[in-house]
Amino acid sequence: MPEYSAITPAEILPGQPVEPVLEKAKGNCEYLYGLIGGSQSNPPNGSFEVDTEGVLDNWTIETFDGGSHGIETSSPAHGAQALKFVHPGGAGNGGGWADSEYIECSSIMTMILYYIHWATAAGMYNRVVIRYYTAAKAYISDEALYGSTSNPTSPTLYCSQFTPPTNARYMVIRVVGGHSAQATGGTAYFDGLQLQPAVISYALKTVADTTGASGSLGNYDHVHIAMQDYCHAPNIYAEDEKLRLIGHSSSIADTTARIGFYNTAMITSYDYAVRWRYTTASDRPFVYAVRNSEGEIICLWACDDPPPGYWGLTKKPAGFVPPIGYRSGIPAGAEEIVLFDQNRDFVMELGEKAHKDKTLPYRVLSDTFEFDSEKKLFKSKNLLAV
Ligand SMILES: [Ca+2]
Repeated sequence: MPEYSAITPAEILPGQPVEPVLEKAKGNCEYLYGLIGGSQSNPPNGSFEVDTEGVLDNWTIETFDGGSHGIETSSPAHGAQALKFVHPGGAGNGGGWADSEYIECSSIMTMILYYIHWATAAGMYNRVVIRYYTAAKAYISDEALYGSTSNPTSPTLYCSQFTPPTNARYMVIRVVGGHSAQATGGTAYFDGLQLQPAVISYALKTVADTTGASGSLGNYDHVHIAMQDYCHAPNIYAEDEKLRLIGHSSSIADTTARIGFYNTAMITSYDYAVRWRYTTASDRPFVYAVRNSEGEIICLWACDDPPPGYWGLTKKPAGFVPPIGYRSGIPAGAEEIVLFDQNRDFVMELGEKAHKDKTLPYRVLSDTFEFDSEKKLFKSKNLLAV
């Protein structure tokens, strides 16, 4: 198996034989070529940083009638060099275009191309095109990611998503500065081309919170519920239409998802529940429950991550706002319970049992578990019965 072999300083001293050094150099080139393969998954020299005596490496450049191209070094946007095309103006004239080397692609992999573009004259016709090829490098089709006669006149980052067509296994990125279809002259610039696979759903870590927040709300009372930052739109349950959705008054600037309920019924208490999915960094599950003066659980908030702003599981940080807040703080006579270090199985069990029994998680907690004040844990009432 070929491997890299360093050329030592002693081997290149004057008078040393040349042949062993050339052999090593040849072997190293072959080894490195094998590592990078015959083509790339990113545009080679995509930031136009490398040239051989003024000729850009890894790009094939053509010009329209009257057009010219060059390397911009006085005001590049990414690294020390950018690619530029000059359109002299006038019908039939143009700037030019540059084609990348072949880049591997797949019809089942959506990609994103990042590129920086600007022009001295907004009215030039500038383009960014993907040209698709088969595995045998037979041309299939073009897809324009960018094409404008209203271009930015200062460096602007673009981000275009595309999915190669059936049978596409290679692609070439083509940038066109000052297309001859437009008479407007000027200088068009391209810089900082980068490819990335698009984020797909299972590359994005999310949590479906099956326990969520639930509780019972007394007449003319209201509750505010905080969910998470990076929270998707929740599923909202209200037992009766007298339980109305309201906003909250805790913070205008906060981006944490929040929702509120107000019970307009004169006498009756009604149940509410909110469940949601959110993008997560995942920590230990967190449960927050409220008991009333009779010891009954009237409210539950459970989530795979701690509430926003709360990243310690052993003590409550200063300024921490509980995820559930009543109109007057905690209902009269109620005892606030903040539970730390509940295991994941306990939280999952609450959600699953509520789903199976077609009830709400707070009711499962209230009906089947009892809070052990010493251990700061809930334990099953059934165990006590045995
Ligand atoms: Ca550059």
